[in-house]
Amino acid sequence: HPSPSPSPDMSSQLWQSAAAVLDTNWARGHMVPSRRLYPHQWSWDAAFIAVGLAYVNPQRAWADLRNLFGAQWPDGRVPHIVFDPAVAEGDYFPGPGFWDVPAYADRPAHGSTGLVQPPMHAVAAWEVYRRATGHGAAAVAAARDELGWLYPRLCAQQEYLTGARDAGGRGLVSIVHPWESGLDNSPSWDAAMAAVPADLSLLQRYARRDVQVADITHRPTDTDYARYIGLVQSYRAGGYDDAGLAAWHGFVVECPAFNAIVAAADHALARIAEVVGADPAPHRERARRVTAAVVAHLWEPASRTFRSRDVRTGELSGRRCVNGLVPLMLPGLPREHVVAIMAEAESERFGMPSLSGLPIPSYDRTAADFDSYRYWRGPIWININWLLRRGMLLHGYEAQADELRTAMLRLIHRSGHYEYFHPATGEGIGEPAFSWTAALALDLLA
Ligand code: 9YW
Repeated sequence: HPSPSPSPDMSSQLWQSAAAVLDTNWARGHMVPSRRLYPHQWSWDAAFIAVGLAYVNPQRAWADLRNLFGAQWPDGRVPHIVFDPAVAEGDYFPGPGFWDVPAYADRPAHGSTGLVQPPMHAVAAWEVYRRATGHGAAAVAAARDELGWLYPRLCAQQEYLTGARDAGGRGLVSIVHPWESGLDNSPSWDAAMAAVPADLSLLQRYARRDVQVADITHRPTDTDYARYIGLVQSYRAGGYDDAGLAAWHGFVVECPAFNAIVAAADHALARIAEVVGADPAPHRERARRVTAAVVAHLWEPASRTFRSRDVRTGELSGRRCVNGLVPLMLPGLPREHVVAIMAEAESERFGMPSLSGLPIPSYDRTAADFDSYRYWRGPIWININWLLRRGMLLHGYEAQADELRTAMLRLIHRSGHYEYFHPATGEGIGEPAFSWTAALALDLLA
């Protein structure tokens, strides 16, 4: 299904609707992913959102990142949700009362969660800085100041992740909860999650809020949620401390996408270091080390894809998920891995737009349990396709990158700025005015 590039009319309609979504979702000094389902600020959302705000409202891009990093913990972790004190506890579960994180003098009292998300922020900050020239000399000067403010905070974030979170001791970051991956119910976690107790009585005590505003068949199951809550209780009971994680916590996993983003962050930090007068060399060196560890430990030669690894059992996941393609975004990825990932992206399993007419889905289309509606178990997500397109551009696959860009723009134009999309029909699923879909549409159009 080769489709023509978006027409000027289509592009200008899409630009306006995307900018309108970002206006609607701006709330009291930060952006929400969507008004109803996600009424607080989310970490990696803020990064993707900044990439789009760079074109229409760079001040808000910086303000959003400042709001997020204002909630950074003394140990360097950047929380996966920063709670808005003006939102009622009952409007999101699990809310601030459930997380009960330690209070620190320099952190907003309304708090945050104790989990993290993929550290996309250095890449985003670099992108916002790069676009500042389009907004005049004052904007460039402001962007330089913002980079100066963010740089030590971004460094602390990287040091936390590559230090305390190297639970496997192999130079890779571990996640302690599927929410940390940003790919909540991906089949990539199924094997590791099967060993986590699912206490369904927790759902009687704590009612799910998400299923009051969204269709339960499009969301993680109750069993998933019981495990999600149990894992938070475990990490919380340990004081959100990371020492000896693999010995006492039920979910400790190395994700190829998360780790690729960690390495990409150091590549971006090397550039930022040059602007703020710091030494870029340690960033390049750490990016090289993390890339080498991803290749050495997460590559699955038989399927020629990257897989997540359960640190507790040492096992690689048996599932082919889109997180296994994301290391394509790494500049230092060996050529043979690049070629293999592109072959996989073009296979019937992931089906580049030339096969399906649509962007790449979140899971192997040919898997028996591929589910077209259920969140990260089949549907198409724009942020992941945006990352894959960057990888294609980086490694010289211009035609495929262009095909993916066109497919994303046509899909969003046809269906709207949805949270995710049906992988066969392109129907919009989940929240209809979703911030990162709109923000990344702006970047794809620019
Ligand atoms: C949740 C906000 C977040 C995203 C994640 C996505 C979802 C939160 O929404 O998780 O409540 O389940 O999986 O990637 O950051 O948009």
